Order: sequence, then structure tokens, then C-alpha cells
Amino acid sequence: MKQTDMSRKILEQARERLDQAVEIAALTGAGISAESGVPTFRGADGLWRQHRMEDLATPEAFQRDPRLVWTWYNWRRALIADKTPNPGHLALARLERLKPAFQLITQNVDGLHQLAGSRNLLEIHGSIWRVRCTVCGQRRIERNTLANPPSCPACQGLLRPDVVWFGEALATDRLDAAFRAVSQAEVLLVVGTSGLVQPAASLAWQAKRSGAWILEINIEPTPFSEHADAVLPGPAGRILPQLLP
Ligand code: BV8
Repeated sequence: MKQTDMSRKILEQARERLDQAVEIAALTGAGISAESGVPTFRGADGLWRQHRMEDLATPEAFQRDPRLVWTWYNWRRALIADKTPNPGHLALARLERLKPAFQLITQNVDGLHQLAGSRNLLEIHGSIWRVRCTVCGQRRIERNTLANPPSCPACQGLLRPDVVWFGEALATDRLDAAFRAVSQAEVLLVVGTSGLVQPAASLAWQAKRSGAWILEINIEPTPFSEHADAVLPGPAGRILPQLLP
């Protein structure tokens, strides 16, 4: 069967599954924001290409050189600030309106799902638009350009990005909610993630163990592809809208 016929068949199957399901979940990664112009982490123009992960997204790196880490985050914030949701984000926000039990779980920190209108949203790696004081713990949304390094308006303590760095635990309430959602899901969409980062990647495995029908949408194969029930190769912004009525 030709690739296009196969994809058409899978599209129809996925539409059918989504139409019949009540409990639906989606796990998204940097790939869903690629068509909005936000670079992915491990792609050809990946964010990690220019920088070593260990040098930037870890508490040790921040401890060692907060100014360097803030230079990278301020650069990313400036890069993302004018980006808008693409049809992939908008399709998932529409899916939530069609299926109120839909739970969206994202590894992304760019805020584009929220901007697209998604509300049942778990940002399991935090948000690049939120900062947290390393002294008093106060959190606040900060969309303006920050000083480097920025200090807390309440106590003058050093602020950090309110994201989860490598070696840091994810917020248990968000992670527990994510595992509950994928354990209950009849259908799980795995969209635009390389599946390399844990524990996020294990959410797809949990869904599989719990009997969900899993559709992976990605422009290239991933370690999870052969374990998905179906794979639609291609950009999320083109594929996701085709899944909805
Ligand atoms: C934890 C927030 C334990 C920050 C991120 C050794 C030492 C320390 C830890 C570890 C270690 N070995 C393993 C670990 C665990 C570690 C880990 O998984 N490391 C990996 C790299 C091996 N995990 C952790 O450290 C986690 N914490 O384990 O804590 C613990 C427990 C108790 C107490 C203390 C500690 C924390 C992980 C979170 C890290 N933070 N982000 C920030 O963003 O600044 S992760 C970062 O990677 C982003 O969040 C990103 O989303 C995530 C995953 O990457 P992807 O989203 O998948 O992006 P990627 O570029 O890789 O892939 C893009 C995909 O899209 C590709 O497949 C591409 O083909 C596709 N694509 C591209 N365009 C499109 C597309 N698809 C569709 N359409 C398109 N148009």
C-alpha cells in the first residue's frame, strides 16, 4: 500500500477513535511549536546545538553562573515573545472544546498552548514566562525583558526561570495528574517529541500499559514509533487539524 493511502487510512481510523472516545490525552514536545518558529531542542537548528545542555539547564549551572544561564533564557524569551500558536496548537485547543475531558500534557515551556486557548493543560516542565525567587519562593509571570540577573521585587533575592531543569524533580501534583490522565485515556496523541527526556517520555508507556490507542505524530521516527498503534509522519500543524470534524 502506498504511503499516502496508508496515511489516509490511519487518518480515518484516528478520526473514528477520537470521535468515539470520551477520555483523550495528548503529550506534546518541542516539535508542535516548530511551525510557530520556536526552535526544537535536538533538531538541526536545535536550541542545544549552540549550547551544551549541561551548561545551561541545570541547577548546578545556575549556581555556578546565573548570568550565563539568564543570558540563554533571556535570549529564548526574546525569541519566543513574538511567536504565535500554529494550527497544531489551535487544533488541540479545539479538541478540548469538542471533548471536555481532554487533558493536554506538554513538555514545552513556551506558553503557546495556553495562547491557543487550551485550558486543561499541564505544563510539566514549567513556564519560561514564570520566574521564581530563590530566596522567598515567590512566583510571578514576567513577560517583560528582565535584568540579568533579575532580582525579586519583594525581597531582592535572585530570581530563576520557573522551569524544571535536568536533575530537578517535576512538581508531583502536575506529574501525578499527567499519569492519571494517560492511565485513563482511551486515546493518547504523542505529538512532536523525541521521547528522550524522562519522566515525560514514560507517560506514553504508561498509556500503552493501560490499554490506550496511541497515535504518534512526528516528522521523523522516534524510539516510541514502533510501540505506537499508529504513526502519522508529518508536521503537527498539518496533521492535527485533519483529525477533527
Ligand atoms: C528528573 C525545561 C529526578 C527547561 C526540560 C543524568 C543526570 C541527571 C538526570 C538524568 C540523567 N540521565 C537521565 C536523567 C533524567 C533526565 C533526562 O531525561 N535526561 C535525558 C536528556 C536523558 N531527566 C531529568 O533530569 C528530569 N528530572 O529526572 O529528576 C529527580 C527525582 C527526585 C528528586 C530529584 C531529581 C527533568 C527533565 C526536565 C528537563 N527540562 N525543559 C527548558 O526548557 O529550559 S527538557 C526539554 O526537553 C524541553 O522541555 C523539551 O520539551 C524536552 C523534551 O524534548 P522534546 O520536546 O522531545 O524536543 P526535541 O527537540 O528533543 O524533539 C522534538 C521532536 O519534534 C523531534 O522528534 C522532531 O522530529 C519533532 N518535530 C520537529 N518538527 C516537528 C516535529 N514533529 C511534528 N511536527 C513538526 N513540525
